[in-house]
Amino acid sequence: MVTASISTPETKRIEPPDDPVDTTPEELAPLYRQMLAIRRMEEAAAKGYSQGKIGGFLHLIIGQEAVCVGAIAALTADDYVVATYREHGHAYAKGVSARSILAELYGKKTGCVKGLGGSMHIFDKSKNFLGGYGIVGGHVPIAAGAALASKYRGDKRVTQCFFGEGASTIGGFAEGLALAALWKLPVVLICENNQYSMGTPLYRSLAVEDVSLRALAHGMPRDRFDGDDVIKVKRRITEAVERARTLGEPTLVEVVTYRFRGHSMSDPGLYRTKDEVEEWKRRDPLTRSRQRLLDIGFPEKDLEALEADVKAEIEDAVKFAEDSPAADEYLPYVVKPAEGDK
Ligand SMILES: Cc1ncc(C[n+]2csc(CCOP(=O)(O)OP(=O)(O)O)c2C)c(N)n1
Repeated sequence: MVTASISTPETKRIEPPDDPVDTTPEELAPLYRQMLAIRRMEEAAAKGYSQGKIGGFLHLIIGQEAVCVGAIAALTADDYVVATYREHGHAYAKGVSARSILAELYGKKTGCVKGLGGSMHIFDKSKNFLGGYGIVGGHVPIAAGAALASKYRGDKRVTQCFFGEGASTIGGFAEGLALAALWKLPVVLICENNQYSMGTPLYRSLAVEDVSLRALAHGMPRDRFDGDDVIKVKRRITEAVERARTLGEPTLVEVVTYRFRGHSMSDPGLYRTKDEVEEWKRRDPLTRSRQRLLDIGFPEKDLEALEADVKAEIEDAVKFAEDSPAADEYLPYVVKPAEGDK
């Protein structure tokens, strides 16, 4: 008999973080830079949103940066990434520029989707970043489809698909998982378990807390670990990526993480205590990586130069977004009605 295991507020404990994984300044510094750029980009987006310059929904990944940065560091430029509506960081890590992402959020013509997609629909074919989807779990079969195409072509590309633990209760996830296992698709399914689906804590949405166990029903390899050490994320996801590339086999990976902000900009976060949020902030992946860099001999003045460089990059991207022309009224591929047509 399998016993369901679930942490309730009474039994939940926030464990101290594991010891950091061995690394070098050469490996860690560029990953810290990416995480910092994502955080500064999203802080700029939050500001633009509160000023009314960005419309629609805005879901921030602040607190979870080590997951997308570490995972995507395990890929090549040819590999594919498919993500949810909380995807600005994934797009940036896959090579989409801050200019292109922020201009998209601002609804400008220079955005990666010409300003017509917005925050939830970042997409850039030239970077093999295949979205940005607003339908929870609906993108998992799409990722399986991208991986099926790679298998059919024999091109050795790997697809990573990101989703939240809330998506693991949705039909699309079950179908994507089943097809990936049945057809042995080169896909890595990455559950970013940030412990809340909107305002619903996982103990109220999952019968078994460990999402990675779902892999067992399909004979699929699985992994589960904490997501605050970007190097650990990179190492563990690399194993899954290599399995996909060399054996053509999928893996279900669950990374336990925490979002510091609300679900979206309109969420005041009344479903959790300030103490809980503060406790998780003590494990902030950026603070940890910064300290680790200093500990392994990265000079402080180089760190400050890197941080100044990120600041300049994001300030430039905000200015670019603000100065760019507004999106066209029509989708570029929509044929406008001809004169005289009814
Ligand atoms: C099919 C579907 N149902 C409901 C929603 C509304 N919705 C948007 S985000 C969300 C929560 C998803 O939580 P999770 O998958 O854990 O991802 P997270 O937002 O925490 O990253 C819900 C229910 C939706 N977008 N699509």
